[in-house]
Amino acid sequence: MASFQEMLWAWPASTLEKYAWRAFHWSRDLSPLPDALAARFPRGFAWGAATASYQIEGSTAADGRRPSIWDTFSHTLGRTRNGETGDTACDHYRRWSEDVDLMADLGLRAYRFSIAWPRVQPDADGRVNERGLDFYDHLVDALLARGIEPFVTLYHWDLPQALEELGGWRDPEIVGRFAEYASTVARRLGDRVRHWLTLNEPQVFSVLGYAFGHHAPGLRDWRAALLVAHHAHLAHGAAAQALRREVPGARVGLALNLVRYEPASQQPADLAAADRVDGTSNRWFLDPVFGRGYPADVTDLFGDLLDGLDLDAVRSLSAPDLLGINYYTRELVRAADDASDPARAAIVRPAVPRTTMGWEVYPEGLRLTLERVHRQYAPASIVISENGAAYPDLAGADGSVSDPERTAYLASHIAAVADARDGGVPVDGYFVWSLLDNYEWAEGYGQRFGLVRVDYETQRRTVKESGSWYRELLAAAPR
Ligand code: IFM
Repeated sequence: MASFQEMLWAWPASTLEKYAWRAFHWSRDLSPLPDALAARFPRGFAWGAATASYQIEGSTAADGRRPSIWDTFSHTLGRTRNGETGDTACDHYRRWSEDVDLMADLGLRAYRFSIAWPRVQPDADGRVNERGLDFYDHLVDALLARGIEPFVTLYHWDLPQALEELGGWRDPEIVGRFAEYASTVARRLGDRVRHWLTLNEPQVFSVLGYAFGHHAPGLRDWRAALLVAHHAHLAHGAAAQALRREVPGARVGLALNLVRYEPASQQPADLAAADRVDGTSNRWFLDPVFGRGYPADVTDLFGDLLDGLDLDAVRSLSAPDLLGINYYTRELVRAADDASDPARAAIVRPAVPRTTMGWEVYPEGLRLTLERVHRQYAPASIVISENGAAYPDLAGADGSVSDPERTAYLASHIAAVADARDGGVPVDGYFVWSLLDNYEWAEGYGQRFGLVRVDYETQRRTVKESGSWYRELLAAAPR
């Protein structure tokens, strides 16, 4: 008779992996098992993963695409880690079909991707490049054929360089141009795409791009950042109208990055500083999007940086049908007398578990953020449009990656979503950032967020352990 050990080794690898995984959980009590977690969500929940055009596509000169501000920025000396660019990235523009197979293999029910504006309207004259649209047309067909629901983001930071040269987001004309671009994409894809996000993270592209200079186009000018944010709000409103006109029944919204800001102490000065940062980073974007105009306390903080702006114009915006929330972390805030920061605050960084981005792992912050948004803004529907973590991901010789930290991160954050849902928050979808390791902007290829490892030398894809865990969760999720 075979020994227990021999029987163990004779089991199919998948069974072994499954039990090893369970033993790992029982011993470390890290998170609920995938099937127990999946059972907390309803049928029809949009389980997915997200990506963005410049971060994965490569082929930056193919089929009529022309440069975006990120091509220019990443090719400028000293702007990105090791001078890395998105020229090749994950080569997804050529490997998209294989990548859709990968999504199907993971069991994704939804996929969030962005359209590269410079593929669709490469030049300042607004001429439509049909070959650029063909790419997304084929992608949408392939997704639907696999039962994967497309969620389209129109702008994930790759502004055509030609428009930047006319003033880009600082020029009020961008509002009409963005609406025209939205109509163009909607006319091509709107017969099949129902879920639309206009902008990804206007706070990040305005502040990091125009006030801090860390992102394209690399300016350091708070007034420019506020002008950009203002035009972004108006562009969102105009594009939302265009999408609703072109696509009957469309669900339209945008993705906001929301950080949970908490005071570093209970001192009144720190409490006030945390509220100020929440105001300049979160409320400055939430309030207008829900048609409330800009928050008066934050308008006071920005003061004459806002001179000449028609702030009331954002009052015409109507609430999104779906709000995308990109959540990653919490930040602890203390008061600081730094004249260059309108919020006069500093971030405190205690030694707590962090990802390689330096971001605290704080799943509770996701539940609190969801409850707060539900209580204060009551969106009809919320999707977690991004959530995930970068870790070192040392690969074995065969490319395999054991990444229990990422699995624990995802499991604990998905549990936080389930808790919020139990409390009545209408969350209808969850997208891991990201499907693939990819180009992390100024951080180049140094930060890996994927469920799937990408070997950038060979472009080989290998599902990480966290990806297998997510597949198990999705297989158990009610259909
Ligand atoms: O990679 C980015 C993404 O493009 C926008 N949200 C945050 C992610 C991680 O930094």
